[in-house]
Amino acid sequence: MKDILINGVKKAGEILKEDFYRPKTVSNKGVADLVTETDLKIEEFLKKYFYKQLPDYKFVGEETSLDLSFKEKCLIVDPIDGTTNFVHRFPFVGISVGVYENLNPVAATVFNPIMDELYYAEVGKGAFLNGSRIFVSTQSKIENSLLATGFPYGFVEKNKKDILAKLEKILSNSRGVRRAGAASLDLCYVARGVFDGYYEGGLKPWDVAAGVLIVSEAGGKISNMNGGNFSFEDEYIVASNKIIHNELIEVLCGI
Ligand code: 2AM
Ligand code: CA
Repeated sequence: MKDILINGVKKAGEILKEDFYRPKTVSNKGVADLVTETDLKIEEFLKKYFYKQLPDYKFVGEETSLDLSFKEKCLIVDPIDGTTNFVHRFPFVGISVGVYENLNPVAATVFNPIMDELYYAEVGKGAFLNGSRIFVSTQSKIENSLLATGFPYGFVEKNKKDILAKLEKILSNSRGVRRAGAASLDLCYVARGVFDGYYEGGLKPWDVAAGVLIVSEAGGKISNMNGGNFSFEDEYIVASNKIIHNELIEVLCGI
């Protein structure tokens, strides 16, 4: 499984890298929800690749296979997480693959071919960046924490008040807030201890399917905004080094 996943995203990464500095043809799925020919090319490549390599697994991809009635075994794929970054050549882009069995993540990889960062995790076996084990931070104070968030298009328009209220709370209570535009990589940055915490609302399963396992295998915590177990139906995801988790939720919710 490990070699199949890593070889797959590395080959897909070549496609992404080749197109990164080229002029792009952009289509709009929604107001600011972009898709490029490269998103479609990578998804098509991975679909064929996994069909051959892992025929027992159902393929769920952001651009072509949106059927989320997960079966016992499935691959949840985002061909480019951070498409807006890709279009503008901001190098925070990831190819994300989460392997799920009976709704549980069993293996995951996120690859940023521009920065040459390959994250991999397998349940019970830890999380790795380019082959080296990674761990969440040991920061215990929210005021010394670097936090991250994101604002998916559509969700912002419908939830502006709540989003701004949460942002105001963490701006005054943390060391800083970053908004880099690729949820899968934001989660990997929590896993490697760069970000101490992260939250975002309105995401889709393929944005977080891989990252959630990478965080938990690095010793972190994933929950919904109530602190309960996260599921793809939840409006918000919260990820942290575990230590600041409850305090982060308290701050965000103004408790
Ligand atoms: P994408 O680049 O694959 O679209 C940025 O805040 C994060 O939100 C990115 O991971 C981005 O993934 C995701 N995102 C952007 N628009 C979205 C939408 N309409 N629904 C769900 N996720 C979205
Ligand atoms: Ca995408």
